[in-house]
Amino acid sequence: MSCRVVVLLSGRGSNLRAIAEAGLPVEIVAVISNRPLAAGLAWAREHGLPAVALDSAEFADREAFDAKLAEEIERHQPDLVVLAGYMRILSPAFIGRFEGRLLNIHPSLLPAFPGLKTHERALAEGVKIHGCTVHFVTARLDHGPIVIQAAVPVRADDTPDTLAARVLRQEHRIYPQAVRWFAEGRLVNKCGQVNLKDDSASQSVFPTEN
Ligand code: NHR
Ligand code: GAR
Repeated sequence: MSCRVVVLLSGRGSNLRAIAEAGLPVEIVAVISNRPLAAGLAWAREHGLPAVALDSAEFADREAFDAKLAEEIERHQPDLVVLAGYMRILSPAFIGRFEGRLLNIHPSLLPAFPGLKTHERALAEGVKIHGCTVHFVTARLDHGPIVIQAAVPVRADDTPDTLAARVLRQEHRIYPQAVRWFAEGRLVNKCGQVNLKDDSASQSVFPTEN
């Protein structure tokens, strides 16, 4: 039986697309957006994936929205919930229901630059290497156990947009890889660190293009 995946997003949906098109042993059973006009939601609809809009603007507070979100997710009985450009902090009650089967991709080499505007901040700090991280989500924002990371060089003439584009290409490599490992039951979470079962594969990726 293949791994049932629910994808949460807020925007463009390029990571959804990368996961959907990677030939993974998974079934995307729902795509849910907190923004009804998200391009990623339209893409899901056009490609026959069950697409659900849950407008966060219509809820009184974070707890009320997250309760409805959790209910909607559970209807689809997922083995895994994937945050793919999902832009709302999730409440501790929500995390409690899904911890251990909740992955996020974050556009920095964590623990550097948690939070938002990561590419601007990387450039402002003058770092020479930047990248992205797939991690299990915990109640502590952008601090959950790391599954895989990819690094990219920072160039002297980079703008936040050029750097973001270079990082995004790596996101599209490592997120499908992480989902595949999860689906194969290969991710072993021990004392806050994730190891890969039955393999000598590296959990870090260096750019083969830039
Ligand atoms: N929730 C928990 N509890 N833990 C994490 O690690 C989470 C999470 C929810 C989302 C993704 C994350 C990222 O990769 C993520 C990780 C949104 C914000 C944020 O500040 C921060 C981090 C992430 C996503 N959002 C604002 C908020 O008040 C809203 C910003 C907006 O709407 O533009 O929710 O970076
Ligand atoms: C990606 O770069 C992802 O890492 C980032 O938003 C982009 C979504 O792109 N996520 C966050 O910043 C989470 N706060 P996409 O919609 O094309 O996948």
